[in-house]
Amino acid sequence: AAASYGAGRPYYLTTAIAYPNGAPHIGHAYEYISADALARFKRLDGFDLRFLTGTDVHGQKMQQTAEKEGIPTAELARRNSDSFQALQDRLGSSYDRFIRTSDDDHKRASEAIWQRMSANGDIYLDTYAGWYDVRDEAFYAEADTTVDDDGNRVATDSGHVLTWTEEQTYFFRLSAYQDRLLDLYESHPEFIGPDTRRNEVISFVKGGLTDLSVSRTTFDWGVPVPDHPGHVMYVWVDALTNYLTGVGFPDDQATYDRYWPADLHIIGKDIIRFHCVYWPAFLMSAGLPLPKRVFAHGFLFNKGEKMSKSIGNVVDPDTLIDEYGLDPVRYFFLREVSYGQDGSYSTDAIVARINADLANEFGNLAQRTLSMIGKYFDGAVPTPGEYTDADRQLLSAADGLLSAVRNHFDEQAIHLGLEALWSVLADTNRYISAQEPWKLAKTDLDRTGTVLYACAEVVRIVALLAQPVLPTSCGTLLDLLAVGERRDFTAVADRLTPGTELPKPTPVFPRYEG
Ligand code: ME8
Repeated sequence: AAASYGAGRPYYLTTAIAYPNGAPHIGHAYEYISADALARFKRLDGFDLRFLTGTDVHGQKMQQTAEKEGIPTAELARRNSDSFQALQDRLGSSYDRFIRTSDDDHKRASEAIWQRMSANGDIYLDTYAGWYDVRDEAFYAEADTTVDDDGNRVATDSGHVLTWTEEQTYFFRLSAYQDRLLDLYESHPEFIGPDTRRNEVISFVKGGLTDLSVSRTTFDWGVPVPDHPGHVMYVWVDALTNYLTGVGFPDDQATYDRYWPADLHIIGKDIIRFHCVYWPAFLMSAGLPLPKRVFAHGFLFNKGEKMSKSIGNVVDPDTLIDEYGLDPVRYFFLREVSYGQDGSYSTDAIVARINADLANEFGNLAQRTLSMIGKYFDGAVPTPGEYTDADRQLLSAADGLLSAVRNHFDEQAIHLGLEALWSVLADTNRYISAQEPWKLAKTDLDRTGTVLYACAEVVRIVALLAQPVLPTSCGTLLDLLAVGERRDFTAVADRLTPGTELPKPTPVFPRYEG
């Protein structure tokens, strides 16, 4: 077989690690599905992929939730982390490790990065007095707050009620990194995606950076600051460090050398500042290489409304999967929402995608092609005759898909990758209607064979390339085409072998009838 595109090169991809202070919701599922599709794509394209995900168990919010529920914080963390991991498994996520920031090796990594930042002179003791958003675990400058109708001080952007905190804490000299950060955004424009996010980060940093409070003394649920009893690390310091823990920092040098720096951090748009300002500054301070890219996806809304427990429109991902099936749900979110932008979902939109894109466009094409091969060729791959212009055009469109879809996925434009595949499926449906192989079969069996061969080739190539999004269904389709075990993207360049016996076809993408 031809050499793969990735040629075994390492590629390290991560998701954000969620706060396990409640059950996972569709927003979390969306991040996991999208990151998993990107991971699977790279793996199928021949990269030595490492995919990290997990939970962010520390912070004040976790401690508060546990107090409210009357259970130990560690128990809350364990119970809810289990349900986040169960969701990943239900989604078919191909993660290599599910980290919990309570893991022992994570404590080591957090201590090590702290010590490096401290040795570099960037950590000092002072008094912090300011507003804190417990829900987002974020500090707010007075200028970014307002007073709401009830007289509460709230964060202007999120509306979250803030608490006044005043305590002696360690600070990180973030202000010293302003110029180096601006240089980074300038010299590596690809560091932040999509591009619009980059401009937001640049103007934030140009606005001036103040030093960051990085320890807390009023509670103890966190990673203890080395050599300074009474202080635990600010949750974002240890949370961001999970990306290093996940590749063996600081003890497993070989793994670290192989996979760090990360190729891609997938996060949601609300935590860009932490990943594009704090994180590179921490790493610069610690003398560690910076990740190559941070990509922020948008937020999901239910029929355009923010999901919230009080509105009662929070959809449990399990319920969606029970109703529509896993592959259709994966496909829906990745096709419907332009990756990087906000998106909306509704029952109608999901059903429309399932019936139009999966059942009609892909399912019918596959089913028609395979059943005609069954009927007219005894279920064996027909031998193509001489190609017409129409055949050649179709096959060359299919052959061009690998590099087109790869380019889209490399820019995290997952939706455009799918659009490219479905556009060739639409061409093929037009082709089959124009060629009418069911009529040809009565007069010209050779020509029928050529047409069906071309259609089967399209189905094969699209099935190979859509595996990252539709792993189970495409696996079944490839079985139906008797594609052997090698299903990575080097197989795209193969052709079906005429004469190969195919199994009896079964429909792969049923219509949703409700
Ligand atoms: O932010 N739509 O955890 P988290 C899409 N622990 N994505 C959403 C979403 C929605 N409605 N709601 C949340 C944290 N997300 C930190 C991360 S990383 C070192 C620490 C996304 O549980 C959100 O943007 O609040 C984030 O990427 C992820 O879910 C976890 O959010």
